[in-house]
Amino acid sequence: MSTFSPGFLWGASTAPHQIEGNNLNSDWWARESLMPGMQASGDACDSYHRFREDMMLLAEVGFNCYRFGIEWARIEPRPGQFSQAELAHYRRMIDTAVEFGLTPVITLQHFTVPRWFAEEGGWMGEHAVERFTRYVTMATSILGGVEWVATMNEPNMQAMMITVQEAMRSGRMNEWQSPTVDNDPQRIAANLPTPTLEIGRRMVEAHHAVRAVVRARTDARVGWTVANAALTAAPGNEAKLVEVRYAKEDLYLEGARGDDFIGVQSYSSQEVDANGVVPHPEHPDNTLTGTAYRPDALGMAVRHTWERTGLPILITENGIATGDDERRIAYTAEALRHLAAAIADGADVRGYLHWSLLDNYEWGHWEPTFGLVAVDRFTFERIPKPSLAWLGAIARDNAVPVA
Ligand code: IFM
Repeated sequence: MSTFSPGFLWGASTAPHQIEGNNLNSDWWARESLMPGMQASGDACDSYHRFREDMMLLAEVGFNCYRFGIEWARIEPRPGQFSQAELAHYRRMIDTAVEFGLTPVITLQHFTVPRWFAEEGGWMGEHAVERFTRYVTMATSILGGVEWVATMNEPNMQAMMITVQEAMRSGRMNEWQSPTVDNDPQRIAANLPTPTLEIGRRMVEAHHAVRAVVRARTDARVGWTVANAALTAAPGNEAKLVEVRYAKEDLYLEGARGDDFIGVQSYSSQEVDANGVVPHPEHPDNTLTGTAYRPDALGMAVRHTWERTGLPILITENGIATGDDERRIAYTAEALRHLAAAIADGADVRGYLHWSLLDNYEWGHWEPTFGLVAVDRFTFERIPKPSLAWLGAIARDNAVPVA
């Protein structure tokens, strides 16, 4: 057995828009009805009402942590108009997590923004940082006793989405899409453009502004979570790897300098060649999002993040989109062994949060199922998969069997 340090956090992660349902004032809700081929989030998993049941599922099997988000679009549905009722709702969630012995890890912004913020120009808008700071100032009023706060989820993926939206608006999609993608949104997701440094720097500026607010108004450790694609160089492309990785990831790891922790989010690995990131080759083992089956990516992501930042690490996401739960268990067991090896080599890792607790709304699609728990889309009944109890047992043992 590889044993983890005492107090290691074990749990699962979710995001408000993906599970709550009816996030009516968000930019994503608006976008879902406009884009062809995109499924709607609708009632999602109705976790807005069923969060207690969700948390109980985690606690019952032995987890001690739950990462969830609070939704800016609900808290500030109109500029400067804050909902005390919604703030109270999220405070109830924090209290419920604590009641169940789950350390809450709170994400302040997970991909979605209020529709009015998007209409003002979104993250690149003139007042973006000021608006985000005002929201976070209000949000911190409910964060008493919370120990872990992530300002933004995957700012690097958000920067990439801004790039995609811009390309769609100006009809330049073919500049980065592989010709085989054919507008299939799942395949597009496997072949993403590199955001400009200007967008990345704006995200860093926003993170630093609200980090100061969280520090001034709470006792929480504050950081952000970065999507890590465990990029490697095709032979002879080491310099290209450094260039591509800087724009996609390292800029954001640099932006974490001075933070209290960094969230690592890892699913797969990709090569970089002279043309940039190589799309995941077709393979029968590929996951439901078209990515390569690479449980070793977690160890690679942790090692790179540790080398670049030297910060305490929380694994804030790791998982697999599959309809086969045995495969989820196999993937996660191997990922955890790679994690244990990275820790043995010196990385300071404080917890592992699986993505995701529930089969949820995967940004335009319901088919890629990442959950430890299935959800009936009509009755919202929660149906735990064997992986839930399996990972719960690892959490209780605080150890993962050596293969
Ligand atoms: O569902 C997403 C999540 O919102 C952010 N990280 C990756 C997950 C799986 O694609």
